[in-house]
Amino acid sequence: MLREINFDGLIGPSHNYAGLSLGNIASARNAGGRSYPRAAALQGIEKMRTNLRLGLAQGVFMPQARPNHAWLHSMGTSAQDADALLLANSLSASSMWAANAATVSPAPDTMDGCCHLSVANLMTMPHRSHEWPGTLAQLKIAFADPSFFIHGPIPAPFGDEGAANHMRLCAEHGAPGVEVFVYGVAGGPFPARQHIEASKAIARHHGVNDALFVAQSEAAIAAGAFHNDVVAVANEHVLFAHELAFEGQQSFYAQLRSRLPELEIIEVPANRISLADAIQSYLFNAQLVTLPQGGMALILPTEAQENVKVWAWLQDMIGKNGPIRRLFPVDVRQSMANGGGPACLRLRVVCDPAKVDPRFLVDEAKLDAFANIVAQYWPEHIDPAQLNEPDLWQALETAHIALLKAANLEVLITAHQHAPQDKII
Ligand code: SUG
Repeated sequence: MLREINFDGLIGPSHNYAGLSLGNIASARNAGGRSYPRAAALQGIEKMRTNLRLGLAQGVFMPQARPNHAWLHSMGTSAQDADALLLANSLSASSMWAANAATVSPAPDTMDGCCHLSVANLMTMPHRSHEWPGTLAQLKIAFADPSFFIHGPIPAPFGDEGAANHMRLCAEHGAPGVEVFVYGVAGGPFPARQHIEASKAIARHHGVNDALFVAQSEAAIAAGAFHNDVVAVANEHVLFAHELAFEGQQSFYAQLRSRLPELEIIEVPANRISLADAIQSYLFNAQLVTLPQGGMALILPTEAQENVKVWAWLQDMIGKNGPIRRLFPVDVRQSMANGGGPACLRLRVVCDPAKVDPRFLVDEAKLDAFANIVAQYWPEHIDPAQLNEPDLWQALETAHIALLKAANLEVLITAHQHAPQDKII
């Protein structure tokens, strides 16, 4: 039976605020601040529990080894010798944002009937560009069953940021869908991270039967929507989007309607919620999910509840008895302060859960075990000035290995673990 599984990136022990993401307003605003990795990871675990308690299937990806010694070595340096910026780039916990791990085309959408996953190259941002080998190692284990097909990254110079720029619209999860690939052309002062050639290449690799390509609006990127999932989210036959999310929005809607007659669009007008409020509150970076008892819910950041205009609009929407019936605010403030909301933290995969390596699926007991490791090993806080301390690197390594052991995923230690510099190829 095909189900939607949300795989969350477990927030790694090096979570910090180095302000590395140009065009990501929260990351810039909090640059230099003190981070709280332990609280961050526990918030992420609580979000996974919220999903489980709603009766949804929940998966997890492991954090990656940081600093990334192999990457520093490939840059001709080491953690000891790297300058502060390169070191910060090697230390980011950014793989927590699993929406950027890969693009997923479920089996009903593809020509060969496999579920295809393409690991994202994330090449626009240096700190994210070295995530993909560690992500690929996990995808290959989690989805080793022959019903999946895993693809490597799209080559340079075509930036690809994964599912954050991809939406799937369908009558129900198990039915064939229209896959919408959203790319950027211009973003005012900010980079457009998703290149159309990367999107088209992925659609070809996956053999997507019904693919649609649409550009993000320049205004949205310039306002801080560095990924489409900051201004739009889709689930089954519902598209929830800001009025200024796309270029040629009306013709995009018309094309979608002609392919999916049951489509329902919930558009938020700019005169009710400005792009600035949408981005500050991360209203659209919600998980839009179908509840087992029927009806849809939004799992939103608490910031959306605190924004008076946003919450008022949401109350109006719920009152109209449309497809979205319930709201569940979750506290992921530590991730939010780096521009990552509830939807950024998860990768959706529609598949048969029995075909997934069970080490990547969680229940409450497994989350308890992970929470215990986090409570014991994750730093309580990290100040930017600490990033060059060998004691911190050692603590991060110990924490990472303890988690992989608890997850029975020691195999990942050899795949991308801390090795002395001279042993790295
Ligand atoms: O790529 N933040 C991430 C946030 C990713 C959000 N993901 C989705 N929208 N799906 C990014 O900008 C901040 C890191 C720093 O500044 O240290 C960061 O990488």
